[in-house]
Amino acid sequence: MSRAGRLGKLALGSAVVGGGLGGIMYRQRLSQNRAVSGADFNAAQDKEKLQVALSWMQQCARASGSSSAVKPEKLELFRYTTCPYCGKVKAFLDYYRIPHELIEVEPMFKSQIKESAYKKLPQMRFGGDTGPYLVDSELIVDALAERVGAETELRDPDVQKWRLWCTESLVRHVTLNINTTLLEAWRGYAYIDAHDTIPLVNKLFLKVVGAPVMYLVAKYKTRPTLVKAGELSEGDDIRRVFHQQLDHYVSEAGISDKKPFHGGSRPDLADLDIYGVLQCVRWHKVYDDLLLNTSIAPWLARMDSETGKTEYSPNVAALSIQ
Ligand SMILES: N[C@@H](CCC(=O)N[C@@H](CS)C(=O)NCC(=O)O)C(=O)O
Repeated sequence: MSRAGRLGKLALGSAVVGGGLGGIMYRQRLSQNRAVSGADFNAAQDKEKLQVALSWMQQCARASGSSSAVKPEKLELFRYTTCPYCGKVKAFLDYYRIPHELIEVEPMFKSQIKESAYKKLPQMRFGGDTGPYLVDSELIVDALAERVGAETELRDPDVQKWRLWCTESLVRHVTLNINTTLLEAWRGYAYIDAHDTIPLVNKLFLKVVGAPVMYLVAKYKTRPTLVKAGELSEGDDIRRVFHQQLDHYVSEAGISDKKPFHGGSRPDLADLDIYGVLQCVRWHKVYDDLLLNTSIAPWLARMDSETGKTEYSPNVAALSIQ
C-alpha cells in the first residue's frame, strides 16, 4: 500500500476511534475546566506565601537574572508546549530573567496537575507541593507586571488593544492553522515524542483521541468564532489571513529597524504576549511559513535575543514538521 494510502487509513481509524471517545471525554473535560475560575482559585491561595513568592520574583527581575542576592525559591511553570497562553507567561518570565522550572503537562490526563483544583494551563506554583499557585496567563502576567515596573503598560490603551487582539484573535488563528486537517492535527502532537517523562501509551492515546478532538474544535468552534467576529470569511485561505494579521501588527505598531518593538526600544507587554503565543508553534511548519512569508521575522529575531530563547531544545527542533 502506498504511503498516502497508509496515512489515509491511519487518519480514518484515528477519526473513528478518536471522534467517539474524544466526544465523551471532551464534554467531561469542559465541565471540569469550568468548575473553578482562575480568579476564584487564585483568591483561595495562601496570600502571605503568594506575596513572598511575588516579592522573590520582583527581586529576580530587578537583579536581571544574577540571582546571587536573591533567595532561591522553587518556581514551577506547568504548561503544554503547544499552549499559546502558557507561551505568554514563559515569554514574560524569560524576558524578565525570572528563573523557573518547566513542567510539561501530558494533555490527556494532566497527572502533573492532579493536586490542583484548577484544571487549565498555565499554572505557576511556588515552593513545591505545598506552595501556593497563581493561574491564568492574564492574571499571572498582570500580577507580575505590577511588580517589575511594567504597571503603566497595563493602563496603556494601545498595549491593551494589542494584548486583547492577541488573546481574542491571534490565539484562534494559530489554533486553526495547526489543525487544518486531521493529519495536521495528528502531526501537531509530534512535540510530545520529545518528552521522555510521558509514557508511550499516553502519547499514543493523545494522538488517537486528542488530534481528532482538536481538528473538530478548530473546524466547528474556532473557525466559526473567527467568521462571526468578521476576521475570516467562508472560503478564505486561512494561512494567508493569518499572515496578513501578523503583517498588520508590524505595520500598525510601526515596527522597523528604528523602532524595534511595539514598546519602542524594548519590548512591552504587547510584544511579549504576541511573541509568547507564536512560540507555541515554533517547531511547526506554520512557524517556518510565517518567517518566510510575512514581515515579522526581524522582530521575532529581536524578541529571541531579548528573551534569551532558552526553551527550545534541539530535540524539539528536530521534530520540525515538513
Ligand atoms: N484564560 C486562560 C485560558 C487557558 C486555557 O484555556 N488553556 C488551555 C490550554 S491552551 C487549557 O488548559 N485547556 C483545558 C484543557 O487542556 O483541558 C488563560 O489565559 O490562562
